[in-house]
Amino acid sequence: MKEKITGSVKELAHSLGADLIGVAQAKSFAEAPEKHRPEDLLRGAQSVIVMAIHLLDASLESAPNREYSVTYSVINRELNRIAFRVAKFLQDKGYRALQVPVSSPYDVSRNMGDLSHRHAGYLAGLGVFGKNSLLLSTKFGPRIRLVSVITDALLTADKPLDLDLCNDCDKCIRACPAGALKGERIVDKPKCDAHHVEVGKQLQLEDWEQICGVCIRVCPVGKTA
Ligand code: B12
Repeated sequence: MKEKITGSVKELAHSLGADLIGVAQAKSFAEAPEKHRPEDLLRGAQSVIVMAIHLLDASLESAPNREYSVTYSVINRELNRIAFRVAKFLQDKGYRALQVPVSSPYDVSRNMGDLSHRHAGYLAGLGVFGKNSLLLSTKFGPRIRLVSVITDALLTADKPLDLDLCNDCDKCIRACPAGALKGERIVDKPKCDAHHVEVGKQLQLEDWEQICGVCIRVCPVGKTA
């Protein structure tokens, strides 16, 4: 039963356009900050389904640019839609399920989403944290965007990967135009955020379209020719 519903969820997400799909146990988020754990958002949460779409590599080649900004916005809409369909599928089967926003809305004053998709992706075996603080998948590196669905359905969980994809590489740290990366696999959020506002002004983007993308562009993991 557990395997069957897990297989159906993964099949559905693939058919809707997700490139990577994994499942984490809700209880594996025990070290997440209070109010940012699956059961804080959905009573009785058992599983978190994490899905990713591979970005258009070419849109990143000269990032920051308007083309990557559009790819970013389109993928956000696609992922929100996929998450809704997966959650609705589970609801129709008698479970409770909640989609977490891909990006906005989030707590802008604290730069904090309701649930961290990167941590969720790590726990669901989709990838590992890189020095750019992003989730690096083995296949696409950081060139992915993520979304999560929390459910009270008990699904078969995947295992986190135990590997370092960065090793001695520090390309993202050297390339970051905001000087926001130091190598601890976290980002200086105010510095990164302020730079996004500058890029937005230069490219005449709306608030929700502001992107930089340099730490993704320079990452050699999963880079195509
Ligand atoms: C706010 C936000 C930003 C802010 C702050 C960034 C940040 N690193 O937090 C700003 C505007 C600066 C930003 C910039 C970017 N972002 Co952004 N951003 C988000 C958003 C909406 C929330 C992030 C968040 O909650 N951070 C707060 C927490 C997680 O971070 P923290 O305070 O460092 O957390 C600490 C503790 O709270 C604790 N913790 C928190 N949760 C958990 C859970 C567990 C289990 C554990 C153990 C610990 C733990 O661990 C941390 C270290 O101590 C997410 C979407 C989402 N809901 O996840 C996207 C997201 C992280 N962004 C993303 C991207 C791609 C970017 C950019 C590259 C811009 C772009 N679109 O091109 C840059 C790059 C920044 C970088 N190098 O990290 C992607 C990452 C994809 C990937 N491959 O990893 C996400 C996941 C969006 C998505 N849906 O795909 N972003």
